[in-house]
Amino acid sequence: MTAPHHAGPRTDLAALREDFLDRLAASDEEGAITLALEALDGGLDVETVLLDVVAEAQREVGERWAAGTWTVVQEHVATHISERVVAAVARHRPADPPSGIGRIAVACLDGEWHALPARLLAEVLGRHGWEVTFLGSSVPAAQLAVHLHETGPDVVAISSSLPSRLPAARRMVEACRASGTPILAGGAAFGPEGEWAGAVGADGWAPDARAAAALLAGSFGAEDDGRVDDTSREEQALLHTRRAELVAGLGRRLRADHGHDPLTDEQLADDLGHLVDFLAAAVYVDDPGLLARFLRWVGTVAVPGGLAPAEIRPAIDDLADRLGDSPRTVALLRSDPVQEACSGEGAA
Ligand code: B12
Repeated sequence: MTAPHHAGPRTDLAALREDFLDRLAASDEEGAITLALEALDGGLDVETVLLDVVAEAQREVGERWAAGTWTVVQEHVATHISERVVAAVARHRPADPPSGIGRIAVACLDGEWHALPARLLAEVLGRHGWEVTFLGSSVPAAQLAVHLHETGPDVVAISSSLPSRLPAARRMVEACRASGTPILAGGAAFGPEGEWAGAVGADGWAPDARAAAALLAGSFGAEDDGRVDDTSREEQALLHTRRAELVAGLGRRLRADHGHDPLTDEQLADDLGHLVDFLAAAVYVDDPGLLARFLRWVGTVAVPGGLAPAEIRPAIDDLADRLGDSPRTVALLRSDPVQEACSGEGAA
């Protein structure tokens, strides 16, 4: 059902979000921008529009994609419009000049294409007096190191939405350490409570842009190094090296009776690649909960031809068979949280 169109500026947040989502669903870029600018003119502040309307709408876009009610194309269109809205809001209400609180570089992890969360963070911090340099999506660690060396910001903010990128986070942290720049981590990759931010060596974590601004307003500096040990590093590296072989072997075993459909096989290979990446990240931070969360997510997401819920346990068993020379990895695959997630049990 389409929400009725309300004339005039909207300040009721729930209704505003619903209207905004309707504009995204209708590929109505102008309508979405108008709605956001009218909300500003009607009295909402920029932070509210960015975080409580645009970000919330994007989360719902993700839910619709995961539930299979929206296609990838619909998600792409919606995200493009949201990005245009962020730019229009920033133009309509430019931030005050930096207050001298400090300079911050905002970068997505290597291999991380979710740039909008980092963009929102950058916009919000700019409104808290920070001089912000937005480095965009998938920044290679070595390039980040060069940038930090050349520009010397006070803080670097690293953003990621995918826990499978955590080993890349570690490389990024090491690159930052060389310049002594304190590292703030954020985005869903670091766990619901930021539990994996410390493991990769970040100096701090915040759940959202508002909390990030509050944290940075206090004393924020470099802490001790992370706590990933050698076994975790070695077993994660081995999984990385064996990724292609594991994906191919798992795919053959799971679909032995299914003949050959190149289209759906491609989707399966994609999902199995994610499975190996999430396993590697879980081994890296030594937390079965990371893999368990991913498995529960796989159990709910509707991607045609992808890893089916009934295939999760055979895939985990198969991985444990193939990875006998990696004791920590096998222990993690056999752990209670992972086994419960295979049965569809445990908190989502
Ligand atoms: C748009 C989108 C994409 C776009 C991104 C384009 C872009 N320009 O950003 C594209 C198409 C590239 C994409 C690709 C993929 N995506 Co996607 N994507 C999304 C979606 C729908 C919205 C992202 C977004 O804008 N979120 C809104 C913001 C505001 O999120 P946020 O995390 O709350 O941000 C706040 C905080 O995290 C914090 N923050 C963010 N960064 C930082 C940094 C610091 C330092 C601090 C302190 C705070 C902080 O501040 C932000 C503002 O308050 C999400 C859904 C979702 N729930 O986010 C899925 C989602 C993240 N994607 C998902 C997936 C699976 C993928 C793919 C793997 C799909 C595939 N099979 O190819 C790929 C991976 C690509 C890659 N390697 O990066 C899943 C991840 C699930 C999981 N198990 O981890 C999600 C959750 C969808 C879902 N519901 O299942 N995606």
